[in-house]
Formats: sequence, structure tokens, C-alpha cells
Amino acid sequence: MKETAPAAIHLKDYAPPRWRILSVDLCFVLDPEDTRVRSRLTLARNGHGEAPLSLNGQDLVLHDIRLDDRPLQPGDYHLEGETLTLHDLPERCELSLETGIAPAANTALEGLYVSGGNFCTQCEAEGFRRITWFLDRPDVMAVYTVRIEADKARYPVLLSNGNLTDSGDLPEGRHFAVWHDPFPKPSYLFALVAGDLVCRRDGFTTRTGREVDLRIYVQRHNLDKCDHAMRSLQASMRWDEDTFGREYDLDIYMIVAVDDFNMGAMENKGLNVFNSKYVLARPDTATDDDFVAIESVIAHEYFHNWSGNRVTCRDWFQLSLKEGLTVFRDQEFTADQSLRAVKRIQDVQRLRTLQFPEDAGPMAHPVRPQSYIEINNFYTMTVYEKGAEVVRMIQTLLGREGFRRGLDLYFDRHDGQAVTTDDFVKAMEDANARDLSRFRRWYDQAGTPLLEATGEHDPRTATYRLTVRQSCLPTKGQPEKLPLHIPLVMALLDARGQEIPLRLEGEDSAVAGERTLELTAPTHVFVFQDVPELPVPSLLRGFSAPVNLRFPYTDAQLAFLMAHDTDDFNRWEAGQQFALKVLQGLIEAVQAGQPLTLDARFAQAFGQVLANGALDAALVAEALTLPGEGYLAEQMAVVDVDAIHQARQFLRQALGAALGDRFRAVYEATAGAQGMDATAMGRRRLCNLCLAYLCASGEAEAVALARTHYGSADNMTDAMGALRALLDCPGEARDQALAHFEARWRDDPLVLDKWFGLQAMDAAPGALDRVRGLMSHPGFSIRNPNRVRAVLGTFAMANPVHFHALDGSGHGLITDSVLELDALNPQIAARLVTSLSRWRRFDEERQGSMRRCLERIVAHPGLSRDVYEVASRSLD
Ligand code: LYS
Repeated sequence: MKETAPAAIHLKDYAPPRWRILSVDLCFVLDPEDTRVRSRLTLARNGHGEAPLSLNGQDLVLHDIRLDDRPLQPGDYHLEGETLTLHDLPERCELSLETGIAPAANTALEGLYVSGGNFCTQCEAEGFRRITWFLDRPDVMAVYTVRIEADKARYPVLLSNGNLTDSGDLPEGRHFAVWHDPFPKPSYLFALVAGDLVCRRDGFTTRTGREVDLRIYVQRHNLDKCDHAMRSLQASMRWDEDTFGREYDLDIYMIVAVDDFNMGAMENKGLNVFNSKYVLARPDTATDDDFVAIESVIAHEYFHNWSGNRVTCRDWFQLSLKEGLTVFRDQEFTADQSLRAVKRIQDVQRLRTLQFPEDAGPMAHPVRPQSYIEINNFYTMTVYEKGAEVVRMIQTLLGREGFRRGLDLYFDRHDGQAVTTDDFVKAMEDANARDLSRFRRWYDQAGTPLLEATGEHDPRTATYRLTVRQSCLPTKGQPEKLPLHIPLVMALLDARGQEIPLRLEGEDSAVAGERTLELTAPTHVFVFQDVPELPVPSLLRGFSAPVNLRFPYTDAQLAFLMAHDTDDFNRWEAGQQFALKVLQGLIEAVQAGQPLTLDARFAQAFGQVLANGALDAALVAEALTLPGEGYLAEQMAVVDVDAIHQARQFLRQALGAALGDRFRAVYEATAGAQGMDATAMGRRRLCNLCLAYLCASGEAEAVALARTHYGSADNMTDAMGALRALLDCPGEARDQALAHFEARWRDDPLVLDKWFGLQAMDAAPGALDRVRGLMSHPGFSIRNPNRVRAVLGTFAMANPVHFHALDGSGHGLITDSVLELDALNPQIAARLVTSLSRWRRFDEERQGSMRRCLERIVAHPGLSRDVYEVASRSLD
């Protein structure tokens, strides 16, 4: 056990800063082993009092310190642990510091580090304190001027935030650049890049005529993979003007792609730093999903310029203020670029498979957490994705126009400030004269609410009574849950699938179409008038709230909704619920040792979707994708990974066999789609899905088809589609294709990650040895986060049968890796630990194995705060 557990930080202890930093002058003399950072801070006391100045710093060597140009002696300041304290300062002063750091030795990838021989930074949340002593908190905003000096041949490109104001040569082959950012910003938005990079340039004219120079910096050999990122940036800029009236504010916008990056990307003012995975793409190297992901991450970081940079967070508990809002904005952007319903389906799938489990496990926390040990652990699905759902519900309650009014007021009122989620909701209330006080509970209450609905039809009075009850299970520290304000979008369908005009008891006239019911109490009863026959309710349309919904639908009603619901999302959802029922039956059969049979009604409903030529291909593909193993696990009292896998594989194989001719016909009809538009992408998706169903049978003919599909693929989507399909068919075709892929893409790390990932998720026997083999492959490096995610992350998250092998070998492998990683990169190590945190959900043997692994982690000497927090919380 740790001798002294790291301390938690609490929201209730927030206090405004005692000092302000009016301006920052930085000078970097770059050297991989010993970089010198000279900083000059103009400080002013904030309010009255005598408070000392306490600066944050981590892994820094202090070489020099001066107050108003007077050198200080060790007795004049106090340096302890990660704090530098100065007492008895005047109201205003200038502090000059020289610190030494070692970027090449920085494997945590926070602060200033080296990737691919180039310098880059990552400062959110608390990386700036690894660069120099500072008030490293988001409510301290300052104007930065940054001078960079480096060897000119090795580091021809020198970048920082804002505008370039000076540059030139220095003696001994060195050069310099000076950047000035006129917008006051918190330290987490600081960035510096220096290296041997080339850039793809283009431009954008804003609606008020500002010419913006757009640049994407990459390593030379990647210059031909920037077109898509550039187009995505331009589209984002245009969309934010058109949709939310937000315009860009500097003369230059730069994006830099780096190979070693802990997260997706970072919105540093005017100088985004990106994981290269979210920049580089050519149709032959990146899948359609990659293209879409790049577009959305580029948009996300761009949208942060308003929702994050112009208006930022007061403290890190408010993280969702910028992330939830910005995810909502990027989701809307993507929906407008493609098919809205498909985007919604995918976002909901993500939420259910990744956020719902988080909300039901030991790491559960509200959208605005109340405490943390390490803030990096709170860049979560809850803060991001549930946070976006909360913003979406506000839009549903206020309507699009009302939401836009609220957002305008929020930006107007708080431009240049560091604020809270309360300020955001307040702006929404004020702009719409609405009371959202009960709604605010969404920010403070963890857990996924459950809605239980029932309907009763009375033919005598022609009324339909819809009763809806809300509840939420306790989560850690929150035994009692209060009722939330939940928008329930719904309609009633008649026997022909038409929406029945809705008139509630006490209303004068009926309104056609759907309506939004507002739930605020534990139970509501809605009595609809003039409903002559028993309707089928279509509830929670578009997934209008992040909840679990239960309604006792019969199979026949689900099949009816699958075919007729006028809401695209709910038509998909009915299919998912039907599939879930069928799969649950199969899981029980596996557990009872009974033979498995295909449900005829389900197969028929499934086949009808496949045959429905009126539907968009992308939507058909979503409808034909069975709920994932993780989602199925969530529905079980005790997770049985083997039964889940067998049941799901059986259903895929049985559907593939029963509907073989139709899958084949749709395969032929959709094959060979050209182009990168949403229609072509939808066709490729459906085509590859058909191939996967055909291959699930393992029949020689299907394997041959997959082999040809791979051989003739002229794009990465089809190549990967073939490989995925072949994963179910052990044998020569599969081995040859995998070997060919490796040989072809050995030198492209992003493509090779796909090859690593595919094999890590392979459920065939021998997975542990395969994963060990991948880890000793020359291309594997435990220091590269993308590679770790591709191999270890995929194994832990997407190969449940082997990760949870009964002998504990999978858990052991991940535990060993966590401990090895923790010494290098605590953030990535902590992410991996979450795969063990839900041990209570399993049978006794697996519980024991996972618990012992967590105990082994917590007992490890010198553990990081990051890993300690996740492992210890999982245990208590
Ligand atoms: N703010 C970044 C984003 O756009 C992520 C930063 C991660 C910091 N640990 O999501």
C-alpha cells in the first residue's frame, strides 16, 4: 500500500487566484537534453491581503531567479516539492526565472517533449508547470510573447501561438523566431513546436473579410496526406459562421501532426497540436471511418477557439463546460456533413458502450466532478459525451432558436473570461426566460437514469395513458438520487405506422406529429385523448436523453417499429431491442447447454431491412449491425463473456447462412463504390458488412470472395473490410492477406496500427501468445501511445474472451504492462487500468483474478497519482 495516499482536490475548496499575471515573456533556447526557459512574469496582487505567491513546477531545475531584476538568494524564496513560494512581495512586480528541462527524456508526453526528433508541447491540463514555474491554473490568463532559439538545420521551423513578429539568424548556425499572441490565455493553451517540418498551405476568408493563412505542418513524407484535413478545417470554419455566427480571430491558424500524442488533439490558440492519426489520410491509407474521425477532430479543435479559448474554464471541475459543449458542436457539424440519423446512431452506440459502463462502475462521476486526485483521469466519456448529451437536452428543451440565443448570450457575456457550467446554464435561462434549476442536477448527479414506461389503452373513452417512472441507482458518494428534468420526445403510431395527432387531457386541440414531454417528477401520467385504437408508442425519439428506457414491447411491436417508425433513430433502436431479446435468449441457451436456433421472426424482420431499397445504405448497415459484446455484457447481472461471444457469433453465422443469397445480392449491388462522399461511404459500409456476414459461415465460397475483395481493394476501407471478414475464417487466405498487409505497410505507422489492432482483437485460440508476439514485433514500442492502444488497448477492450480468460493470463498481461508503462507514461497506464475496474460484474474466479491484479498495482512502489487513483477507486 502507498504510505501516504495522494491527496484529492475538491470543487468546494475553489478560491480565486491571489495573484494575476499581466504578461508573460518567454525565451526558449532549445536543446533536447537541456533546454533553457527564461521567463519574465509581470505580476499583480489580486485583491487585498498579504498572500504569498505560490507557483507550480514539476521536474524543473531552477538556474536563476530575480525579482524586479534583483537576483534572489535561496533564503529569499521557498522551494518545496512542486511549489515555489515567495513572501512579502509588493503589489506589482516582475519575476524573472531561468529553468532547465530535458525534453528528450520526457516520456510522459506532457510539457515540452520530443517526438520524431521534433519538439512539441502538450500543456492541458497541467503540463505548463513542466516547462517553467507558473500559476498553472485556467483562471489565470495572460498575454504571451515567445522567443524561440534553435539550431537552424535541425529545427528550421519554429512555431508558437499568435502572430510571428520577428525572426532571423543567429551566430553558429542558429536562428530565432518571436511570436506574440494578443489574446489573454490560460497556460494550458500555450504551445511551441520546433522541427524539420513542411507545410500544406491554403486560406480562408471569414465572413467579415479577414484573410486567414491556414497551415498544416507534417513530416515531409506525409505531405500528400493533408488534403482532407485542410478541407475539413475550411468546412468547419464556414459551418461555425453559418450555424453559430462564430468567426475566427487571428490571421493564421496552424495544425501540427505528431506521432507521439496521449490524446486525439489539442486546441492551443492558433497552433493546434494533433495526434497524426487525426490529420493524415489518403484513400489508400485511411478508412472511411478515419476520414470521418479526422473531419470531426479537426472541427472539434477549431470550435474550441470559441467554446474553450475565448471563453474558458474557471477550474478543471468545469471541464465539460468546454468539452461537452464542443463535442455537441462537432456532432452537429458531422450530422450536417452526412446523414444526421446515422451520426446520431453512432454517437448513441458510443455513449452506451463506453459511457454507460463508466457511469455504472467505480469510476462513476458527475459531468461536473466534485473531486479528483489527477485531473488527467477526468478526460472521460462522462465529461465529453454525456456532457454533450446534457447540452443537447438543453437544445431540445429550448428549441434550436432558443438555444442559439442562449449561446450568443453566453459568448457575449463571458468573452475573455474563465467561467463555470452554472454560468453556461444561466445564459441559457436568461436568454429564454426559462427556469432550468432542476435541469442543473444533470451536472451534479452521476449514474444513468432508468425510465420505465407503460401504456394502457381504453377503447371506451378512446384514451391512452402513458405512465413514465424515472429512477437512478446509487453511485459512490451519492446514495440518494433526485429526479431529473428529462425531455422525452415521443409519438404514437397507428396500425398503418402514421403518427396520431396528440392531445393531452385538458388541451383544446390536437397537435400533429411528435412532441416533447418534460419529466421532472419521479412519476408522470400522460393521458392522450381521441386515440380510438391501441397505438404503438415511439419513445425517446432521437435518443432525446441519455437514459435507459424500458417499455414492454412484444416482438411483433418491435418488428412493426423496425419497419414503420417514422423516426430513423427509433427504427434502428427497435431492431437493436429485438436483437437484444434474441441474443439474451441465445445466451441463456448457451449457459443451459441447449441447442441454439435462429428466431424466425427476427430473421424475417432483418431480411426485410436488407431488402428495403428505399433506405440509405449507411442506415441499412447500422440496422444490420448486432449489439456489441460490451453492450450485451452490460445487460447481464453476472457477465459471461464466453456465452456472449458464442451467442453473438452463432447469430451472425445463422443470419449469414439463412439470408446468404440476399447478402450476396446486396454485396454485388454495392461493391465498387467510388469517391469519398457520404453516399459512397455508406455503400462501402454496407458492402463490407454483407461480406462479414457471408464469411461468418466460414464457407469456402465466402472465403474466396473475401480474398478477391482484399486483392482488388483500391482503398483502405475495403482492404480492412476484407481482413475483418477473414478474421472469422482461420486458414491460408487469412494468413496470406495479413502477411501481405504487413509487408505492404511496414513503414507507415498509422496503417500498421490497424494490422496490430486486428490481431489483438482476434478471438481465435492462442490470443495471449499472439499479443505477446505483437509486443516483440520490431514495430512495437511501449513509448508510442497509438501503438499501445492498438495492441494492449484493443486486447483489453475488444477481445473479452481472451482478456478475461479463466486462468487470469489476460489480466496478468495487462497488469504487467500497466506497471511497465506507469514508469514512462502514467496517463496511458491509467487508461489501461480502467479495463480492470469493473471486476465486481464477473463470476467469482474472474473477480478474484481482477481484484488481485488491482491489489498488485496499488502495492507497487513509486506508483503515479494517475494509476493510483484508478486502481484504488476500483478496489474500494
Ligand atoms: N482539450 C483536448 C480536446 O480537445 C484534450 C486535451 C487532453 C488533455 N489531457 O479534447
